[in-house]
Amino acid sequence: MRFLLLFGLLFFPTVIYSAGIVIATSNVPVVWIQHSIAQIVTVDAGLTINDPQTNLPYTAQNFSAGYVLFIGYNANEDVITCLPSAATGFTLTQSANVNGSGYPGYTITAAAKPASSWATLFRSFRYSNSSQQPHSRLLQIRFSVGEDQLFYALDQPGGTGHFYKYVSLGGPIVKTWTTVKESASSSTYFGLTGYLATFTSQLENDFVVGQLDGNAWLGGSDDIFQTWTYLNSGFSKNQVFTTPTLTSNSAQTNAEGTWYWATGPEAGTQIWDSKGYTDANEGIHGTHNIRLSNDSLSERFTAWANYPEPNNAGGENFLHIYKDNATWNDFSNTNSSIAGYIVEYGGLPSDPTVTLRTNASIYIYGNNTSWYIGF
Ligand SMILES: [Ca+2]
Ligand SMILES: [Ca+2]
Ligand SMILES: [Ca+2]
Repeated sequence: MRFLLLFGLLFFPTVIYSAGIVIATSNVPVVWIQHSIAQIVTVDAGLTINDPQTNLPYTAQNFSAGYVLFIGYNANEDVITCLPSAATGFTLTQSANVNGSGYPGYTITAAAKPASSWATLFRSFRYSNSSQQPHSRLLQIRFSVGEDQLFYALDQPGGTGHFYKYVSLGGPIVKTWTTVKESASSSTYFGLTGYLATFTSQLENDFVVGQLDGNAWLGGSDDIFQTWTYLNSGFSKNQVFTTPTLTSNSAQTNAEGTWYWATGPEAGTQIWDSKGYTDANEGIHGTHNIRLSNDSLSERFTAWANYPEPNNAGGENFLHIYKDNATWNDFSNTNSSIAGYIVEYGGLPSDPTVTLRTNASIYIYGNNTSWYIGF
């Protein structure tokens, strides 16, 4: 008995530790002053990739992708390179629009490498300026690590900072919304728990759509089983699940047309009420004042396809997005034209701290020095 107790204590820890990650600069902005065009500075010799709970280098998982992007870049004069010795085993590809961020820089791939190798690579980046008359400005260089190129941090100003992955089913096939909801929520990304994506702005809505190969499920629903806990119309779990005629969809009539996010941090947020639908263009791509089920009005983002979607044609209670124009439509759970689903990571209260990007700053003081007077 004592042996069993000891065995249990040794091999079955009661606390599941999920390591977070923070990539951080050394917080020493580099100053580049025009002495000579031969001047070269190291961007960030003190960059770290640590577990924030221990403040030691992160070792729980390797990285196979990353990027270095430039904010405030001047293509006519900025020269940003890494040391070849630090780049062994990495493939760096220059791009004018890294991961759809709108910024130039390098996308980087590698066989899975530990955080220490990525930190060495990032610390080796150098900056110089090829112009006789450099432009004074703040140049930021963003370093980010990740798992593979299907993951994208929403990097633009106003972005969520979340991660998104499109999962292709090789379709179009029948793969029910309720099935992929479970698949998404059992997926993790560096300790972040996934969920069927929730799009709450035009920026977020349009971000991943270029990766799709067809219709993709999103985390919205007006299905009674998904929304009963959210409705204010007298439903309760017991009432719904003891309704003998539920299989004939009678309870659905009470939920029909009242759409909620049913996943992620927004689970329980109402996004639409077809009963209050009076304007044919009301729900198309934008934030709109909708009448909620408690009769209040509130601004919510929706991107429904042309009126009259969502039309519940033949009984449609689950949200998907079209690849071609990033608009939404309702489908039945067993629609046969689903090509995949979008998983989002980030924003759940249970998530560990995961910061996979950081900005290093270079202040460039060139010939037009009036820029920094009073700086
Ligand atoms: Ca979201
Ligand atoms: Ca419906
Ligand atoms: Ca429809």
